[in-house]
Amino acid sequence: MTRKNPPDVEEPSQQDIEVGKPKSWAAGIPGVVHSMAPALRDMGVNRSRKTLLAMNQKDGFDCMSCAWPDPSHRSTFEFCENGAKAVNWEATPVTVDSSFWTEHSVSDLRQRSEYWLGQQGRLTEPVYKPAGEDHYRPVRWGKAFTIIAEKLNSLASPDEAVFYTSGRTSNEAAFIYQLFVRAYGTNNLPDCSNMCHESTGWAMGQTLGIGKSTITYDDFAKSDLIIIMGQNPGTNHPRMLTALEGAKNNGAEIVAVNPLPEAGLIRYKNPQEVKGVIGRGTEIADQYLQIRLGGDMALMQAVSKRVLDAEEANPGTVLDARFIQEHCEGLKELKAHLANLDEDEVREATGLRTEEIDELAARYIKAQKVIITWAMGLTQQKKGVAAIKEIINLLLLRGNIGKPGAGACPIRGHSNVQGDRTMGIWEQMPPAFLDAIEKEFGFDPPRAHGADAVQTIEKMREGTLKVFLAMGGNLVAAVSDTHVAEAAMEKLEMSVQISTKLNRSHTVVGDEALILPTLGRTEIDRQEGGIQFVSVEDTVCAVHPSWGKVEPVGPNLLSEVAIVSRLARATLSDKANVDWEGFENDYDTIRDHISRVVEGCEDYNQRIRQEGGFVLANGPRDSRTFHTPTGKAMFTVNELEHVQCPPGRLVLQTLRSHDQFNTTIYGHNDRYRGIKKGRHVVFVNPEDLAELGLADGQFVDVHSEHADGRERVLRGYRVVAYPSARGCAAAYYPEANVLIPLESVAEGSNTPVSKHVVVRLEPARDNTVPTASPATT
Ligand SMILES: Nc1nc2c(c(=O)[nH]1)N[C@H]1C(S)=C(S)[C@@H](COP(=O)(O)OP(=O)(O)OC[C@H]3O[C@@H](n4cnc5c(=O)[nH]c(N)nc54)[C@H](O)[C@@H]3O)O[C@H]1N2
Ligand SMILES: Nc1nc2c(c(=O)[nH]1)N[C@H]1C(S)=C(S)[C@@H](COP(=O)(O)OP(=O)(O)OC[C@H]3O[C@@H](n4cnc5c(=O)[nH]c(N)nc54)[C@H](O)[C@@H]3O)O[C@H]1N2
Ligand SMILES: [Mo]
Repeated sequence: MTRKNPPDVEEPSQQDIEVGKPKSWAAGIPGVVHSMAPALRDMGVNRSRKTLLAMNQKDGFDCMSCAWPDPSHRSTFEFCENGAKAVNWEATPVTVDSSFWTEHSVSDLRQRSEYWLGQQGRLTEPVYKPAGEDHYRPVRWGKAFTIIAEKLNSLASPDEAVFYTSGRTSNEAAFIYQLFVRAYGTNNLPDCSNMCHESTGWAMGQTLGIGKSTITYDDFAKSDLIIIMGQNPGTNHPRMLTALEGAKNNGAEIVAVNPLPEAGLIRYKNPQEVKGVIGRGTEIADQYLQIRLGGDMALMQAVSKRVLDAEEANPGTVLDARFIQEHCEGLKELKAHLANLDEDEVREATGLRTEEIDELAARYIKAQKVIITWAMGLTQQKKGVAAIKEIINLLLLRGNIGKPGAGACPIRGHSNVQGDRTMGIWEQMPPAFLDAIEKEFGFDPPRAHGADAVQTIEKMREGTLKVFLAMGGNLVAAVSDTHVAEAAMEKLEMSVQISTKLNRSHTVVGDEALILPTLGRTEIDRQEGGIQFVSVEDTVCAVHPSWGKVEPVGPNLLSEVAIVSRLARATLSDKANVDWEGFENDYDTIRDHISRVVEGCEDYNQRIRQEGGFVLANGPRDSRTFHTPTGKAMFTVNELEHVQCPPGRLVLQTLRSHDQFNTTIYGHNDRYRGIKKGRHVVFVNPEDLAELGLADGQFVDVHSEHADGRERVLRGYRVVAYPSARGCAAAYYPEANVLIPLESVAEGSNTPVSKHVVVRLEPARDNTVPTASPATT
């Protein structure tokens, strides 16, 4: 493998931003061209062929860009434009070499943008920054593990250390990582899910007894109506558009609920079909509800109310009485509660007209099989848990759980975030799981709950956490209140990042810091016992193997499994009866333990080798069994509350552009929204602009307003007049995390409220703006 130098990293200035018209359709030929071109340029023909054609194939690797499932019949090009970007980003032959660390101090790297950091290429050797120094320097693996182990063993309590996980980690690595952390003695296992679908887990857990999707991939094709809420599949789950197209061809209706007119929800041109290449493509949404931010709970209540009223008018014809009788509890209370629903408040909260809501209710009542999908637009709201419970209420009314073509389908983000949870990455795993660990490994795991992502920052700020270790991710950029989070991180005594590429979390560190470079999913994983595969779980609970395909980018990389195994050996001596070395040599030995510890994973080694893997059992989906305290699916009563926006203010959501993967910035365009060469933009409805006395193209400072009085501001943002719902603005994450107070979290899940920030726009003091890094704003 020949090393390539990083390209000259050019970054546009704020003056370069070009704004065109938003697109009304997604994918199509430009999607394919956009996906192939960078790969061919950066990886060369051979590496591109080996990676792109192996993606999502049964003997290939699982795409790391999102958790969208694979159909059982796969096309040769079973990837999307953004999956190709993710592969290109990881499988690039560009590497960071030893001289980089002398050339660049940590303070220098801190001034760089996420884009620049990512462009430096793959990390290839462990590096260490001793206390009091401003440079990382290469260190041998053995030494790195000793430094970390000595630090961990010097702490007054294991609870002074915290172990973060991002959702790309494989099941095997996740399982032994949580095992190591619990054997060490803490449940401090926060993960990206705390900032992502945590609201889903709680809402579904409390109502259906399982925090996961109740459908399989094939249900999309069988559905009559699919309601897509708070989700932008054209960018974040592009292969979902193929499933939606299939559903439409089978006669399904689709309703989109979103404050923004997202291209992928309007029309889709399938690049793999003739009509997608030369024709108009497929209309996706039959009805598009441009709801206000945070209005979904009110909308779901209003639709449920109409369903109940229709039943009242024609008894015995609307509700699925038998299903409710056999499987549900709490309908009486729900009915009584919704009887008093205030329609004025619904209109105010949703910004929708009564006729629009009536139309949705009529579609829902007409359909026999309904799927509701959702993502961050719902989970990252103050009332996210309650809003999702209202989705479940609506589905239960007509028995839309546990029958073909119907169900609740949260669409996960990271490609294995769901599997990581199944494997025990959670700061509050239930006693049954901890008992199984105790039985299998002969040590008593800690029982007290650990810290989630937001609590982690709070405890760092208090000084009660001293060591931070991250299995992937970029917590300091991903979490809310960037400046608060950075100050907290800098109080640490030690930070350790297990990563593929540089990011901001390597530059905002404790006294001592280490970076441990790891193999990516595209790369061949050779161990003593031969070439290893790993396994992952997608958003519809299908578990399958993932085989690396290309040569590792450097000889000195370790797999995540090897890193955890060696770290555990260095730290724990014989504290637990675990053959850590065996794990590293042969991942089957890990899977044997998974079979005995993780519910639903019995015979894991055998079932993972079946063609296409296997689907985890799911009570609601398979047999209408609900593991709630009553054994029934629960209707719930949720008090409607919508956050009022004071006059002269807007509510802002933070979201993803088409050229990023979370905190990783691939480029500066957001093709579907018409933005080129820049990310520092704020999208505002033209009528709101007129009212505020602002104009498209003007530069503004975006101030967030919060009771604590702390100044939170993004300076010099370009205003883009955009057809968003009235009163609802948008700006890109992660930059906009500067605006979100750490204390602003969803009720019941502690997820940062990333989609509802009250802001004030003020004309910028001058027209010059610093480039991309959040710290420089
Ligand atoms: N290419 C690419 N793919 C990705 C990612 C990526 O960054 N890039 N990230 C991955 C991850 S970790 C995740 S979690 C998913 C995220 O996938 P999404 O949830 O689609 O991500 P966001 O960009 O946050 O988009 C949120 C959508 O919800 C809408 N929305 C915001 N607030 C509300 C609201 O109050 N109500 C309603 N109804 N809608 C609202 C927004 O307008 C936007 O369309 O994608 C995954 N896939
Ligand atoms: N304001 C705002 N904040 C948000 C969100 C939002 O919508 N708005 N979304 C939230 C959501 S949904 C999520 S999921 C979080 C994401 O939070 P994280 O998961 O912490 O962030 P990522 O940007 O996905 O992490 C990227 C880094 O992971 C490392 N990496 C990549 N591949 C691998 C691998 O194979 N192994 C290892 N060990 N490391 C790897 C690379 O170093 C890369 O820089 O952000 C949350 N924050
Ligand atoms: Mo996510």
